[in-house]
Amino acid sequence: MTPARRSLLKLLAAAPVAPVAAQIAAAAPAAAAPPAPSAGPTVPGIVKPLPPELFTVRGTNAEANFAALRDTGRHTPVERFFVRNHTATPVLDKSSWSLTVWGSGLRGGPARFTYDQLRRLPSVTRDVAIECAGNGRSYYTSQQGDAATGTAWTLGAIGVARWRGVRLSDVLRHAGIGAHAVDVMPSGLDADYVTEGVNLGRVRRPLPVAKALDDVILAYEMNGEPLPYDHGYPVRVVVPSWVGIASIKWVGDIEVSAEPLSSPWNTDFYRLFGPSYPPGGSAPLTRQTIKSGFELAPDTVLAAGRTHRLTGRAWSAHAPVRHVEFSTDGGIRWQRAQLRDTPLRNNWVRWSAPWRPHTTGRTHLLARATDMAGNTQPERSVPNTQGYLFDAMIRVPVTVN
Ligand SMILES: Nc1nc2c(c(=O)[nH]1)N[C@H]1C(S)=C(S)[C@@H](COP(=O)(O)O)O[C@H]1N2
Ligand SMILES: [Mo]
Repeated sequence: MTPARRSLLKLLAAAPVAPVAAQIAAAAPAAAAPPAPSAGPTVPGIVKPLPPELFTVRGTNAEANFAALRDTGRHTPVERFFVRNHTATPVLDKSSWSLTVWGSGLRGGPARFTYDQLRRLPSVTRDVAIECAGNGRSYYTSQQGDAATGTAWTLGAIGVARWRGVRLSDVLRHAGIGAHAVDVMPSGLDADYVTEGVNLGRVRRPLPVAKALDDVILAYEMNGEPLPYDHGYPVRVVVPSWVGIASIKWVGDIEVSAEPLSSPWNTDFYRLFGPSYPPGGSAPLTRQTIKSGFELAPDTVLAAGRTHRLTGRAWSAHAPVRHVEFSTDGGIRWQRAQLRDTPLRNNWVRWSAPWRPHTTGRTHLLARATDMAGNTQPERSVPNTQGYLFDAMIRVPVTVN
């Protein structure tokens, strides 16, 4: 048991509020949750079907096939949204679920919210991208020859959904957050994460109070439907612009602390380590970075003398996208792509570019996004041992014949 868990149990034992048993909801059929369709292969730990044309299974995770997003709109349908699970999706029941807010940063004792109580608070709806810190990690190795530990994602560890829920700030105020609070740490109700024989406890990561009170939401809907099991049913945290790990799924309790909090997810993981960083690593990661990609499988064969409509997406966690350039000759000449969406914060833009190749043979397509804060994708991403925040231009090999 982690110290946090131990002190939670002590707190709850002292105060006649939430029985812990009610939070650690056992697997139970949840009638109101979306039914799981039966077609397609599955992976242990993920509830929804993962058809191979839409997903690549990587350990306990499922990567969305980025090229297959070509025929989706700005919102990623649940059937195509990537899943990143440290262990396995817990199938929870909203009627026995509750959220406990506790800790030294409250003015009084712990507060408990049932699902229905949360639903009665004012709701907000936000279009927000969730992107794993390691999205694009495999390109450190394939494009730059840099080793990187962790899931070998290509570009499909991102999705954009319309989330509906309550403001975390409203919940924290109802719970009596004090002016002395500094950190807020949500924990998931999925199983403890055990790696290399060490139990790291519940998946959890602290947020500074300023971010927690700013734009974070506790979401109970995704694209107009109850949150699917794999994406955090019944309630998850959504932290706009930050690395995916901040958006804790299946949230069961939130510690509000008068002292800085830590967990392995801000000390050992989700920091930048390596020769370009200080010996103890960078500060814990907050924002994601800038990326763009073609919705085209590598090694696609295209006919010469015909006009092809190249499409892709571009996004930045710093600011809305300003423009996207593309090259069809390996990065020598560049042209502007046409943006198909209004650039928005925390969202991507779809773009398209006509290409009529004349020369046959193999070439590389590249795209390069620039955002409204002036960030542009570099040619090379500064490596870090765990392969986070890949931001360089990605080269897509194609053959013209
Ligand atoms: N409880 C819990 N929350 C979690 C995780 C997890 O394993 N358990 N994975 C995190 C990581 S690393 C990412 S990238 C996102 C992925 O969200 P998704 O599976 O809904 O796409 O959830 C985050 N929240
Ligand atoms: Mo992640």
